[in-house]
Amino acid sequence: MHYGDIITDNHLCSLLSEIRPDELYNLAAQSHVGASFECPEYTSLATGMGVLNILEAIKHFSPHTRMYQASTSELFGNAPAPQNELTKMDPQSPYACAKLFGYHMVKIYRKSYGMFACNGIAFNHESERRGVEFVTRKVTHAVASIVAGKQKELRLGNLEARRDWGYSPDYVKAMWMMLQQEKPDDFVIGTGVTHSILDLVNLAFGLVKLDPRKYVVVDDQFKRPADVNWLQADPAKANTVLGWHPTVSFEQLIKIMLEADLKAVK
Ligand code: F7E
Repeated sequence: MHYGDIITDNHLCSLLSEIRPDELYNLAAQSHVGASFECPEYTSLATGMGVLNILEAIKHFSPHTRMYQASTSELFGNAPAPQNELTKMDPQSPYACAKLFGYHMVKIYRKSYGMFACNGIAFNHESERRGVEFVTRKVTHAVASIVAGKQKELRLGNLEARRDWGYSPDYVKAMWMMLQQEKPDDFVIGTGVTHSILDLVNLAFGLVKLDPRKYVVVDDQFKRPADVNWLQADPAKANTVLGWHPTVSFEQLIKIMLEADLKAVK
């Protein structure tokens, strides 16, 4: 285990020259879209400049390293669905804007210096390890807490937004597959299926036979200054070129997450 910070490029350079890894997966970021409106400068540094720091460190100290960059469906913003690698990007938040900087830097370093660097344009991927500040886990954790008598209500923001939610282990496999290809490239990773936050709420409460209308309160505190309305992947390129397919449906995902929370919150 080595400690480091993608904001400080000197330290990254010494780490890269010491380790000289075969593969590097950059999952580091300030990754909460809502929080990026509160701390745009830090988000730009970690989520945007951090990518450039890594690319520079690889270029100078470990040029054989293959790099995966965690790009995101947030790049598409409100571009029409379904979104694929050719869809025009339209970021709606400081987070998405910083990620767009990283996305283009990866393309520029690949083209200019022949680096093996790939963007995985991943749609929302979730699991029982997701933090409770993200909506899927916030909902499953709240449902489990309500069942256990530890919580009385669930306060949420925008219930209309739609997301393409998949299971994180499937996405990690896609990341690895990208770095095993002959040539570096960019891929959209998602299920192709979209659901609203309200669908998520109804499903999670329905699994424990509770009526969400008795518990869910819409609270403006959790609404963002600008939100992304409809994300839905067109993963055809990943399906055909990588042979990647998701193995867990939205319904299975929420069941996995809820069961883990029901066990943990007693
Ligand atoms: O919000 C709405 C919220 O925070 C999803 C990150 O991993 O995926 C994630 O970003 C939707 C939004 O994820 C609440 O307004 C309603 O429309 O779970 P989220 P996200 O913003 O989609 C992408 C691919 C990333 O790259 C990001 O790093 O749910 N929503 N009520 C709420 N969201 C939250 N967090 N909390 C609420 O109470």
